[in-house]
Amino acid sequence: MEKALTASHWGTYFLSVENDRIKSVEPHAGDLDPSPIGQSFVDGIQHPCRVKKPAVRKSYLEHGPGAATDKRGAEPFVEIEWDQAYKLVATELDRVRQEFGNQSIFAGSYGWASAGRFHHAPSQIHRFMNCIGGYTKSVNTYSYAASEVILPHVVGSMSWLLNQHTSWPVLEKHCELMVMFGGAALKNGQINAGGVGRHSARDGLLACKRAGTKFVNFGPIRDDVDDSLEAVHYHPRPNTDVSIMLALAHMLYEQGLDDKEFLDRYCVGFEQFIPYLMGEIDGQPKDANWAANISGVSAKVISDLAIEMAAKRTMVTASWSLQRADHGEQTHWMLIVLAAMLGQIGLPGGGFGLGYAGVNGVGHQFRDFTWASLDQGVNNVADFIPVARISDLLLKPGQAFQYNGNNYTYPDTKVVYWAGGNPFHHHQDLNRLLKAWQKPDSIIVHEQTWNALSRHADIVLPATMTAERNDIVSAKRDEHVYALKQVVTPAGDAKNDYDIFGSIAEVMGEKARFTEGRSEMEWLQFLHARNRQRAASQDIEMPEFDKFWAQGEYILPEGPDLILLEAFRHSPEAHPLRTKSGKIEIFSERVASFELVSCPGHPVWLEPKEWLGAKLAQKFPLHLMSNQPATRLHSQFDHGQTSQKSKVSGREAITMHPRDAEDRGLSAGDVVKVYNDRGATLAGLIIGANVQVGVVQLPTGAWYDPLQPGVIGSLDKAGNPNVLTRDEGSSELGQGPVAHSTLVEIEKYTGKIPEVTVYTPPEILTLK
Ligand SMILES: Nc1nc2c(c(=O)[nH]1)N[C@H]1C(S)=C(S)[C@@H](COP(=O)(O)OP(=O)(O)OC[C@H]3O[C@@H](n4cnc5c(=O)[nH]c(N)nc54)[C@H](O)[C@@H]3O)O[C@H]1N2
Ligand SMILES: Nc1nc2c(c(=O)[nH]1)N[C@H]1C(S)=C(S)[C@@H](COP(=O)(O)OP(=O)(O)OC[C@H]3O[C@@H](n4cnc5c(=O)[nH]c(N)nc54)[C@H](O)[C@@H]3O)O[C@H]1N2
Ligand SMILES: [Mo]
Repeated sequence: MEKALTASHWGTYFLSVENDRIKSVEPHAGDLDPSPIGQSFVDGIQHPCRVKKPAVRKSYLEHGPGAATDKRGAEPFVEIEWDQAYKLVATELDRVRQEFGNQSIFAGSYGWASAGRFHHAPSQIHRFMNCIGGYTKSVNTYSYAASEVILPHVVGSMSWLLNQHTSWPVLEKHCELMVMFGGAALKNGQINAGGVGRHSARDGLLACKRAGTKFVNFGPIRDDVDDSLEAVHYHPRPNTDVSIMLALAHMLYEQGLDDKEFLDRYCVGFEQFIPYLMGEIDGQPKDANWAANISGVSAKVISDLAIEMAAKRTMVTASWSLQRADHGEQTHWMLIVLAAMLGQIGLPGGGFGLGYAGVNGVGHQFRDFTWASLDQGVNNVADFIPVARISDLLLKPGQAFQYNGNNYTYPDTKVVYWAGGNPFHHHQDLNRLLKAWQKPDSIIVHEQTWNALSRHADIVLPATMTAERNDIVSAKRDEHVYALKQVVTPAGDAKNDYDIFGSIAEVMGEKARFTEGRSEMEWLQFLHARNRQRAASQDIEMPEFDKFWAQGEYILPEGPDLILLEAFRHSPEAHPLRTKSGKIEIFSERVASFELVSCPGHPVWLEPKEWLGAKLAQKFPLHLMSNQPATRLHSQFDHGQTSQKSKVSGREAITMHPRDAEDRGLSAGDVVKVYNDRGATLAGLIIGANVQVGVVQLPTGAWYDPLQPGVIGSLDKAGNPNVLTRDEGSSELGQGPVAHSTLVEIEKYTGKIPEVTVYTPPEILTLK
């Protein structure tokens, strides 16, 4: 039995391989809190649902681009040979760029793909597209789009902030009180984009607990904070956090507990914010009674907490989920204003934090190091979309949209090309996406499995998985770098994205530009040499490639203690922020100058379109939390054992409070229909008091599996929450996704219970 190291977004493991088969998986001994998601490698890599050969939708193969696009998702596929596939793709890309221009190719291709610096599919596709003249791209992430746009106006870019978040050892020593909005869920801390060598979030939180930190959480789901932290839980209505933060701020100001020196020296715009806070404009002070009415959290809880926060070394945190909501821009902005009033920003253990344990890197103590990655080249096309505007792009060619204070136009899209992301996982309102998906002439994807994305494409090119190729895994905010060796033969005729793009580039006469003449191993040596060079500039000696490859891993020396905005606090003159004023902007003149009702010049409470206080809640009285799944990464390895074991009655589990279940006459294990005006899905019921009354939890990631394939509005059989979520921008500023602002109703499903069929391949014909 051969043992081989593998590394993923959820951790590092050893695979046991015998006769070209993966037999078992064990976590790397260096990781003391390994993720069970790794067990899905055992059956997930060599699973029957792998795409084995290039395949083309029947009508498309027969009649070419634009043929019967309303049948996407409903027709059988025909398998073809690789050479024919390369030609088909090259011819279509060439036709579109000649006739319509490169902006008609949408290749934003958002998504997490697999860990691995070289075989990172989005880097590969962007590099390829730049070699053939460019493409319409997407900007920002589904993770925190609203904050990515607002925070540069307020304090600095999201990535800059995340690269210096106060680390666990500092919190352990100094933090007396941690007030959390949306918790610090260890289910999420399993993940780190690009890889994770050592899971540190659980240890970090527990060390704080042992050292005496008190935890308070505002959120709809108790599991967002590990039981061992013995947190005090409050359950506001979802999406009302800003009202509570405002009331805390109101109490601080009223009691004279706001830190005037800090506000004066480090911030601008407090005086423009006060009239709103105190109700001088609208006659409504944003006090604890006001917030209690909106949020359902008692006024006394809020007032007492404000006083406690001012008296202690306090860290206020918000999960990223808070801004994946209607008016998501307001949440992190208001959190920062609250922290500024407490005056502890830049002090050890105080200030604010965004997304602790949301991924392992936030809170992790790491050395600042930029690992080498594949160059993507230069994109000659200026057109872009905010990432979550994909359906709008396809449905509204030529129409205008606003983004961050400017006006832009959606280009006319003829080709959609995806490699390393799954819009049928990540996008909201899948029925609207399905409609939009009928517009382009051609949809080309590289996929590993027959998931909802590949099923809805015209041309599907089978991509390899880790263990089927050689790679280097290293991640931002992690000190490990791993050598990943190919240990099994690729499934069927699957190829590396690099080789697929290389061959298409060859047909288009751009192979040399795309490959620079390097083989897979030569690229790995090239990237490693860059890492060595960068390390040397920090006086760190990394081993030569051959030694690294033989050892399998290398760990950078430990990083220093991190304290968010410490340098700025030390000297705002020497270390000004990159905001307009160089200071924290409680009021932003720039944002105010955009004159947006959906995002004014200082943080405000704005009612979401869908929340428990809306009129619509009479019809759809449950707030849907489609949060991140504990047993997989998004839709990846939903077919694997760790995810499959968590299914209830054959599909994704939805959790509901006992009282809500009783009101509807539901029992545990029932197959229920979850629905609203946008769609319906079937889920298996779990009844649990860890979810508050009026809220249901249906995690993301179950593969969309329509009862009637290709039919807009069809019932989904598998429990994908995105048939229910709303597809609208968080505001005209950020245009971020708003998945966490969704109302639904639930009833027992009384029809014949359909089997989930998405984990077996669709009908595939072979060419005669
Ligand atoms: N309702 C709701 N929706 C959400 C969210 C939510 O909270 N609620 N969260 C959002 C967030 S934060 C995010 S980041 C997105 C995530 O959305 P995505 O990143 O799009 O989701 P993944 O399932 O990780 O998709 C990765 C895809 O890449 C494929 N893949 C993996 N490796 C390779 C490779 O080497 N080559 C190729 N060609 N393909 C590969 C996988 O098979 C998979 O289909 O979802 C968003 N959607
Ligand atoms: N296991 C696993 N971990 C993951 C991922 C995964 O797919 N699987 N995805 C990763 C990615 S891409 C990202 S971006 C991060 C995302 O990290 P987050 O955005 O933090 O993840 P979520 O699980 O969507 O939300 C965390 C919790 O926020 C709470 N919440 C939602 N809305 C509200 C609200 O309005 N108010 C309050 N107070 N609480 C609310 C919910 O109870 C939810 O459980 O997770 C990462 N970690
Ligand atoms: Mo994300």
